[in-house]
Amino acid sequence: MSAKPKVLITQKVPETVQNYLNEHCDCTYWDKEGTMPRAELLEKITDVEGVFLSGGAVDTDLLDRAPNLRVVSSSSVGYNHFDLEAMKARGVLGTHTPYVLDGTVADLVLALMLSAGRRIAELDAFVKAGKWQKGAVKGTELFGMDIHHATVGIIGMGRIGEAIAKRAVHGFDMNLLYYSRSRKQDVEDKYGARYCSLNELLVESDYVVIITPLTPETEHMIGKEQFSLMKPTAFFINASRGATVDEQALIEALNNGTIRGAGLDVFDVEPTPIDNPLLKMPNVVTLPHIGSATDKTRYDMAMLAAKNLVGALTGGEAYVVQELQGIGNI
Ligand code: 8YV
Repeated sequence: MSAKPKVLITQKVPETVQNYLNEHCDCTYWDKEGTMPRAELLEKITDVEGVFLSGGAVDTDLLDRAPNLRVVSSSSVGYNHFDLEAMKARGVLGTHTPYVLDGTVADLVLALMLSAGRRIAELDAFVKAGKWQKGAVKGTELFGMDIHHATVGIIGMGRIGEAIAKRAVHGFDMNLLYYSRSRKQDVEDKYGARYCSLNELLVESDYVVIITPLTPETEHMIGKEQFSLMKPTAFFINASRGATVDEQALIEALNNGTIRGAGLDVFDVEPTPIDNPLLKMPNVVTLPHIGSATDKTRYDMAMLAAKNLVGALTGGEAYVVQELQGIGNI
């Protein structure tokens, strides 16, 4: 029997996932909270064939230290942390975890829309600060904006985009516009979605949701010019990657009243620094990148990432990222 492949697991995984990995691989685990620090990763990666991670740059620096590396399995659907060219040049496969998180991320997007539109976080703080007193609220100052029957514009109509569309239309009777790399006839048929240009979407939407992967084409696709097209009553929701948006332009748009508010799960720098002006704005709901963070979904992602790792190392099945399909041994 040939020896099991040596792999490095850079974050805590559930026991059943560990058992599965141990059956197929010779594993070194990070068993502390958080993820293995970069310096330790660079040290430990030198003799492994596979690595399990969920972020942190997979770049030439890392790849150059890992001559035996064949597979990088990321417990995430996004893989903008992969240097695809460098991986391709070395024949290193990269895998990710599509499908299992769509509903969970879509739920969070609706929560961000509701929180921003109905000012949930802001007014929760208001009540808890003892400001809800007789005579203190005089008129319209606590009013928010409906999401039902409003227009939502989704930028990026992949699997998660479609799960958002379903909730928005079936749950909240929203009108749906979308802008995407390609037209999705089934989404148009199922949800009455209208495909339009990015500019039209920005002009017409009450809620602009960006949920596109971060690629060289989508980096900073929303900036000053795009915010200037939005309605002053509109909300901007980002659950993709911070860098799809020019964060400085977003700060200015919010400061100038170009748009009404925002709901953000992702930032340029994560964790976002405490002095980020966005954190001081009551009309901005901020979350620490928890789009997929429920017990079940994170379990499913970890198990799928484990199966991808084993599958890709043994010539079995794995969700190899599109750009690296057909290289290596799969
Ligand atoms: C991950 C995400 O949780 O899947 C993605 O692409 O952004 C999140 O679901 C994140 O990468 C950390 O694991």
